[in-house]
Amino acid sequence: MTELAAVKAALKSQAVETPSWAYGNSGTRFKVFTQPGVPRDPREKLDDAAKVHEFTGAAPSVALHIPWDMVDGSDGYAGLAKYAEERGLRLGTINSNTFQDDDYRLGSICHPHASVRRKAVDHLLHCVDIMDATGSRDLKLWFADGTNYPGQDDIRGRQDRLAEGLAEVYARLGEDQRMLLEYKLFEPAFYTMDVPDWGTAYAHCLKLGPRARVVVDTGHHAPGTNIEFIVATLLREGKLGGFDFNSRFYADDDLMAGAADPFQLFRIMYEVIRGGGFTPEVAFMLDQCHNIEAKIPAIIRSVMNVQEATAKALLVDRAALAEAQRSGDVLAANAVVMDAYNTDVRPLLAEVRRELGLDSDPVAAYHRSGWAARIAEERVGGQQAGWGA
Ligand code: PSV
Ligand code: MN
Repeated sequence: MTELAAVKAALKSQAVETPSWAYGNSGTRFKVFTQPGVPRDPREKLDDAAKVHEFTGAAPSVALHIPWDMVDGSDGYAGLAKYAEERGLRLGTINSNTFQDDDYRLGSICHPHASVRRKAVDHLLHCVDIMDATGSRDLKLWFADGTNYPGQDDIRGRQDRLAEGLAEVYARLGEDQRMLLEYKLFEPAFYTMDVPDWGTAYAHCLKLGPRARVVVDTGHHAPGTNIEFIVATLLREGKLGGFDFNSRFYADDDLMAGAADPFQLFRIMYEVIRGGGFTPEVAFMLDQCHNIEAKIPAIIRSVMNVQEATAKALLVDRAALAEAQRSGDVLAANAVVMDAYNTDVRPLLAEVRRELGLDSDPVAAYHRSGWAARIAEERVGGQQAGWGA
């Protein structure tokens, strides 16, 4: 295979999972702006996700959030999985929610009271039951747990409770299932978060075993953090489970991936490829909210931004880079990386799409499809999906 053919083959194999909640309404603490045509239930979210996959060819799975995507009825989650399959999709990562009940004011799995911890762990076990029904591989755990004031609770004791709860859930995982532990520097807690950083997540995952991995949400670090270093380290340790891609200017802004700092996304994808992480072992997911922009084209754009960063990372001349590094030629090494980053990969991606039988411009194809007008007309009445549903 020529080098270009290998790059194209890699791009054709790329899959980016989209989050069900990105299709619903979202906002800030100040206002949630609704939009016409927003899905009212998980099936309508999947209908929209199918459009993203139809035009990009690169978004075959959808992450669910429980209970936002709760379904009942006799065929329940297996029925939802079948609905997805009929639309060329797969249900992906199951995201738990232990942060929206009044009981969780002082935390969930780290709460000082055993009864609240029990409730939280039971929810996580229920999420594994759902994974059994949907065929999902990954359970993504993000905990809002933490404290606001020094002395509010025992920092060390909360870590012990966290370890205990995680161990119970880990023991429930099936052979082919994994647990992805997500960290976040701050918010909603402001003094301590119980899983604030990759080191804490890594320490818990290491103790739990091989099916526990760390997930890197690109918006969950202090400004200036070198995320690609974290990626390189986790891959080296065999502990990188996946990404929640999004972009940020200030904190956990959840803007479109590649919008704020495409260079950072490129640097991350370079370390992924360099570290052997460009495989299904690493889950490439989006975790975004489209508060003011049209949601479906924003998700299409985000997938394309990830593809562009990946294409540039694949174009890094690794042999030339290694040679420049060996000879200590700082500027030449940097030039190899920058040459790849500064390549306009849009024609290459257009060609890849044409070879896959897709339109070379997914956003334009989506706009031409009339889907936005159709859902605005059809989805009238009922309750639009949002953070609570
Ligand atoms: C909250 O910060 C958050 O964005 C986490 O990143 C989770 O992955 C996501 O919500 C879904 O719970
Ligand atoms: Mn996330």
